Amino acid sequence: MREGCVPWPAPLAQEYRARGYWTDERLGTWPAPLPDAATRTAVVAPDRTLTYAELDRAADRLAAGLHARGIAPGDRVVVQLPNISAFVTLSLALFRLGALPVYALPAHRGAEIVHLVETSGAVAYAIPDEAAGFDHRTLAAEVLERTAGTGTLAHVLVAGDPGPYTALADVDADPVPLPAPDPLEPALFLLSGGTTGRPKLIPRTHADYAYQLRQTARLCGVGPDSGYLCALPAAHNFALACPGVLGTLRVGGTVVLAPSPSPEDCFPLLARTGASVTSLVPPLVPLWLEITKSTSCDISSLRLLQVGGSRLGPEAAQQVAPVLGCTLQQVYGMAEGLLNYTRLDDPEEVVVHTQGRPLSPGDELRVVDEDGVEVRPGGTGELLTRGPYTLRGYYRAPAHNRARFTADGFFRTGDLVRLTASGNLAVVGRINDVVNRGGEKVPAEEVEEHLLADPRIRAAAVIGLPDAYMGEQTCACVVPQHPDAPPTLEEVRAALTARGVAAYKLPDRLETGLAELPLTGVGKVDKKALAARYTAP
Ligand code: OOB
Repeated sequence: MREGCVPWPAPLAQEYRARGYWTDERLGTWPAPLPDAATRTAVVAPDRTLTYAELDRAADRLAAGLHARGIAPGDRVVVQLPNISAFVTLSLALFRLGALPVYALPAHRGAEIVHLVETSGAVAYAIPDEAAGFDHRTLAAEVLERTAGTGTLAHVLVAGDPGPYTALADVDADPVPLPAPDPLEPALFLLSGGTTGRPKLIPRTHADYAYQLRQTARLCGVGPDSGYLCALPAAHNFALACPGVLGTLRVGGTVVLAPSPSPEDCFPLLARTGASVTSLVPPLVPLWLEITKSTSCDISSLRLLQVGGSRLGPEAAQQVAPVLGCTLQQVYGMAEGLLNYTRLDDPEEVVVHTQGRPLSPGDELRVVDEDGVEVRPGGTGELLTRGPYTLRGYYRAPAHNRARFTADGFFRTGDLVRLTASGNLAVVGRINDVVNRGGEKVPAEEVEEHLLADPRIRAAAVIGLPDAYMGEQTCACVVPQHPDAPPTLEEVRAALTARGVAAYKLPDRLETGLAELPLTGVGKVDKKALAARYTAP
């Protein structure tokens, strides 16, 4: 496996092959040629609609164009594209070329992108000209300047008006034969929600991700007649591959890219395209339920609503089938691999109250206590897992890997779960230091680092507090340098923004009344005490 990646041990790899989990399938290719490729719709995007024949041609020409510009198999490309057609064409082109997309979220800013470019050694950075009122070309200029020392970043590729950079539309050449990538090598990098420091890179191989696509499409009944409405950012594992964009294309279905997950954007698209499946994070569900009651759009084509990313309350879960007229599926997953699903024919009790069970018979799960001992049946503990599509190590992170994996290769998810009598998982909490803001993961330590760079702040701890809408909100507890003149929430948010921190990581709330941070017996910041102090009784 490529440098910086941790391979599966040979006996397990052989077993995954023997059991048919891993095959020679490469991402970006179709298992069988489509007889009606010239007329079958592959992608409906805000900017254009593509048939399968058009998509194939665009991806092949783009792959050849990238190759001609010196982007080689094995090279990394930071892809920060919103839900537009270039997201799909560029992803397929990179897979076919054997170059590796590093999927950034559209909300990421300088702090995150610089880190991704440096850690991955990316040679190219792909952006839209503008998205959500933000000019990504100015961000590219900042990233180029801040990474000039490392010197790997040679190309900025722009969907739309390129300004001083290269238009993706100009990266075009007659298709050339390209060597097929090794299916057991990484095909892409996803980002971890992060626990310590900056986001970690998760290598996903052709074989493991292709298996995820096959198996999730089967489980969700997604086939050539399905339409997947991609409402969440396509770069997130949930929307990309559960089965999502890639899993739907793989079986010849239609992918509909929505500019946002709001009912205002999504309902007319459902009515127009007849899409049958979509996925949402929990805070969007009450909004969808509400607007459904008054909309004039016909959304009756929707057959399956997948919800995951954070905890879905049973009250909202119960209403999905009667109000939206479709099946609810809870999905508890992670970019690192393991996916759990409620099944389409599960009883209501299971669908409403649990987060499902593993996707694959090859998934191994352990629920353990603080000493690593398995809890009794029905007990609560940390979920550890390994399996045919769960990473064995983060990219170039040996020290972190020693902490996050057991000696026998189980990944410590950091999630507290309970295995119910029905054999399903219920997620009850988390031991990792991440605020889950309605599915968006805010790594506490990363934000603390940025807060401490502010001269007005002497000490800082970031905690999650209960929030009716988001599940959790981010609270920054800071000890001001000058207690008589503490910074305001607006000032702190502005300072973090100036440091290039993505908007979703900015604190929702600021507490400045502490003279010191409370410490535990071993001298760590006592976040439980802070949470108790600032949670309304
Ligand atoms: C998904 O992936 P990530 O990598 O952004 O976040 C993973 C973490 C999990 O470890 C867990 O803490 C939380 O998000 N989570 C849930 C959940 N789904 C994810 N917590 C409670 N209930 C759920 N249903 O978030 C993700 C990836 C693929 C599919 C779905 C979600």
